[in-house]
Amino acid sequence: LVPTIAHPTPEDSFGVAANIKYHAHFSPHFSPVKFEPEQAFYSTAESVRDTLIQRWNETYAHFHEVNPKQTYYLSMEYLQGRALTNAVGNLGLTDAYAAALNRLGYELENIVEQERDAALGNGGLGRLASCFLDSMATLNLPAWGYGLRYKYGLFMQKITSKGQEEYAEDWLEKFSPWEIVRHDIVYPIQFFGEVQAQPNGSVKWINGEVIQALAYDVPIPGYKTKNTISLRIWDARASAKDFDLYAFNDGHHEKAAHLHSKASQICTILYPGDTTEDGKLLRLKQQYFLCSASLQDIIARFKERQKDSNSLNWRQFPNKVAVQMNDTHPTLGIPELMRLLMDIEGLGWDEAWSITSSTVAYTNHTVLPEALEKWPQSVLAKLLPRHMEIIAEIDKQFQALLHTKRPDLESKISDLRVIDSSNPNKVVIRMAHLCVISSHTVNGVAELHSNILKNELFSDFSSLWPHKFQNKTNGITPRRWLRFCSPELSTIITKWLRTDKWVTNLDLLRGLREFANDKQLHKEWAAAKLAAKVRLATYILEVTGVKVDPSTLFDTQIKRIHEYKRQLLNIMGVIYRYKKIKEMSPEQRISVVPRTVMLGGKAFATYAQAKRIVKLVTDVGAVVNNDPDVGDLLKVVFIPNYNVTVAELAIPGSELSQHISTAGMEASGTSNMKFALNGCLIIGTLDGANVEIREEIGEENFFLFGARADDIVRLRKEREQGKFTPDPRFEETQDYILSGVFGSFNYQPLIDSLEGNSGYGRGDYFLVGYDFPSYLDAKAKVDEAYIDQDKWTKMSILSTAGSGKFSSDRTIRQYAKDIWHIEECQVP
Ligand code: DL6
Repeated sequence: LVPTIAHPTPEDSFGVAANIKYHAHFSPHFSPVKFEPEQAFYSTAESVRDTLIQRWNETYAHFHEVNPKQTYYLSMEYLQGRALTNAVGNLGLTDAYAAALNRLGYELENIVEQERDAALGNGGLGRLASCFLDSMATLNLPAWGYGLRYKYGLFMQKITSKGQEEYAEDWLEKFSPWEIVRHDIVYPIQFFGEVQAQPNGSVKWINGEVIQALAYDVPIPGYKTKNTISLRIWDARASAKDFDLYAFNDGHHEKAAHLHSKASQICTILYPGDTTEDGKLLRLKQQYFLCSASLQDIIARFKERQKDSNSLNWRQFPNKVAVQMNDTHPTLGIPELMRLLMDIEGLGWDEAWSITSSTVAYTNHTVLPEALEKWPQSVLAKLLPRHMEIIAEIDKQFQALLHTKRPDLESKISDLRVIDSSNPNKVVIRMAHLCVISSHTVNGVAELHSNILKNELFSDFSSLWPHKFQNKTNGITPRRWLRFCSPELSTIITKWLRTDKWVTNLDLLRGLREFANDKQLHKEWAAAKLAAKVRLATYILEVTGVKVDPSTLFDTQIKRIHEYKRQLLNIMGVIYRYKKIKEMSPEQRISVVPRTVMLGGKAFATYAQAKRIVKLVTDVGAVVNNDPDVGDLLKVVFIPNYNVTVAELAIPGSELSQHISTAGMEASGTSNMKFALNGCLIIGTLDGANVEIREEIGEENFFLFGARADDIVRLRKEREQGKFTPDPRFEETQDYILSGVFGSFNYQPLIDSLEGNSGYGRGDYFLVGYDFPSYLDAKAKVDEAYIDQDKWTKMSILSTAGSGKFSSDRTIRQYAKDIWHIEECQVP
């Protein structure tokens, strides 16, 4: 055992400063003469890391000793963002580090700016995983995350005259001070090859290529607890024995390092293009790499801990291990666990199946058909021949089960199977079906979404296994998303509630309701919001050159750019407003509520329609922001390179936020929760978690509009049948876009998507036209409410007060109790 040593990080500012200096000298990454902000950041982070390592070791040792049931969260995405503010905040060392840096001539808030965002994710699913880790640690739960160590994070977005351009985001360009490489945690991961039957009836998977998975641990500290858990991310390596020295010396340099180059592709980027077969192989390689390395690691730990109790009892596995699959990306964990149990550990099918299906659970995060993964059988069989056999057996047994148990579903078997062979030339594996069939629990991420899963998407499965289906409404960590990103508001909340316990018990926020009419609180609240708006305005000026006035209504939509999220509806509303302002006389303009409209988000590199929307927003901004008729009455800003750090500025600094997806299409949304928690009012549809947010904060504090989820199918049909009469304001706006006011870019394909020719079929699939008039009406109600600042501030306070339910602590407690069956395991 490693000998324990005294806590290396003293908790007073002298000691902390000395420790930072120690790292500047003795953990050298730069020339010794330099101690500029960048060096100060790395030394500070390494100093904080000392404390984290100590706590991480203690946590690991404690879990090892108690040997509780432990959850392993498998996710292809984690959107961690920056870690320094969060780490010192959770450790309760913010003041000590701020004072220490002061002694060294720096301000903590400037030093944190040096950190690159760890953007190992794409959107809500990845950020949810990161919020969950924070809650797992804070709640002292025995739980870990597993992911991949992508070399480049989600791309960096630049906005140029062409629209969005993508560049590799090199978060590891220097290094990440938070990760700890574990040179002893290495697993072989095999690809390709063939399956060979053995004389004793067992099978062997032989030949092919073998790449090594190497573990890196990122410590995740809980808030006000010693518990520090791990996000273990895997990197791919080939070893020295794979390097062909003879070939290299013969001048075949690339061939000599062939496997090294293959290995380096695996963790290069998240979601590489998958239109070609090579692209598909790479995606599947990534998914399998995550699953195989993590499961080998989980099994190794299970065995190690079982050994301590002197018996290796595989039936104990589901009592010690819970595996949560974050969407379908880790589905290959199912056949991999089966393979490890059968081919490596020697268990029979039935026992392996019983263990696997009592261990894995699946969270669905989308009902969009194109996001429900399907992989060609031929590709899967080529890359993972043994897994394809196992999947085929699961599919066969599922069909047999339907035959005997549910003959009424006989006619639907081909729709329900894992293997979709309806087109013999294009046989595909339905990953979601494999998940539902194999998991003990399937959950959606908001009530509405879970009901759609049960009653529509997976209705036959839920009639077969009603007990499997649950709802777990998403949540967000109150530490990052209020306590640290909104210091002014946090101070006020603590003062009025006379406790800071709300940081771990968010329901306490409802205590603010008592003071919702208090003039003094209004004054303090408005001042806090203004301070956050000024910070956001400064940032916008810096990154876009547009000067926005913090006394205007700050109206924000930040999220991935997607047609269903309807940034197009937003910008069309803005365009209509602009046109109307232009038509007004100067006297009439006096009554306009001045607005600063901000949009931000990344469009997937190959998603042309989303990129056109980005282009339209920036083109509209270029015209509106320079129109002297308009001045500060309307500004339109596209905030570039939206990421966690940008969100931490934009959310506290906003007063209105837009969550305006076509009803039934947004599984939950989590930025809606972040905005509401920060006292920002929501204009939105009855979709995803909006439904529950509105219930919690009160319908009078929510600007609702648009069609309901139940109406969508009928409305689409009517639209297709030409039974829809567009509102004249909608047509006027479309014509205005096409008139060329916003430049010469060809917006016809965007307008076509509203008229009949979109990739989604005929008619306005996302019902922008249908919802446009009620959207404008809701925006008018926003103006009305904003004019009465007292009313607005009260609504803002009530919005925060009603956000308690949306803590990820609540969500994680529910997962722990209802799905994982794990209990707290606090480090003494
Ligand atoms: O559950 C987290 C998050 C939800 O809040 C969003 O509503 C949902 O769109 C997102 N889903 C995904 C998966 N892929 N797609 N599309 O990111 O999950």
